[in-house]
Amino acid sequence: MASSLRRAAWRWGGAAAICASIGGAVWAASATPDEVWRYEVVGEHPHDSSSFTQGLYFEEGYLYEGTGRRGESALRQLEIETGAVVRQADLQPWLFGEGIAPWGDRIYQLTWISGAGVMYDKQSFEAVGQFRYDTEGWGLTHDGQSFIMSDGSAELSFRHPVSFRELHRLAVSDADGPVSDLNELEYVDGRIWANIWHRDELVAIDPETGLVVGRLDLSDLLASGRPLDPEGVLNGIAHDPSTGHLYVTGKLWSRIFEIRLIPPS
Ligand SMILES: [Ca+2]
Repeated sequence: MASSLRRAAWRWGGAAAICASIGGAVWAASATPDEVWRYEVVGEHPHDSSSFTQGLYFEEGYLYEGTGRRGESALRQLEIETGAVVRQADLQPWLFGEGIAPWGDRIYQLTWISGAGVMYDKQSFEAVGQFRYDTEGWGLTHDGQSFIMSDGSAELSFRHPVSFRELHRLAVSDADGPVSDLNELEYVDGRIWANIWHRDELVAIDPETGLVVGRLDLSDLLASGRPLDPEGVLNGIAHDPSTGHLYVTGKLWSRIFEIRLIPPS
């Protein structure tokens, strides 16, 4: 489908499923056919365009978002259809919020360079403790066994789900070498999907080998309007296990896109 048609359909805000094309992206030269995923937009939902999205996950019908920038950082529970904030906890104004992920009755939120994150009670949104780490904090997800954390490097760290102690590190690479600036994360069906800072694509990482085994070009999602702020980049992946859909958004984006992944054929 021509990109002009896709853009028009999104402007109309319809829920129609729209096939996305691939190709023409920066990674095309290095992606092999068995790596290239496609997608279909199945929904488009409002997103607070002042939210500097740093973490996103789905749980029991709601999206949870962690936002950044000092003085603006928060943890929020969002109603998907309206974007309404159901609950919110603000970080201390000197902290820069980063990735979030749930574990048990807790929600963990990283901060960028303070070396400590905040633990919340999932029900009350009250801060109930801190956890520490010795790297920068970028993205966070879990695989049911461990937290998986990015720190801006080309490595991911696997961490104990309660103590947050580092268990091991995973070097991430593709055919061109190390893949750095790994950012927001989402563990889905045995793969770690990752945003890469300032790139309009997601990569899928094999959690055993660290190899990039899939790529998804999302540059068309911003075709109808990229935020003026140069930091308004793609950064937010949440997986709904009941539908298999991903919710994707970015820093300062006005929309959250619900997409269905189409595996390499
Ligand atoms: Ca996520």
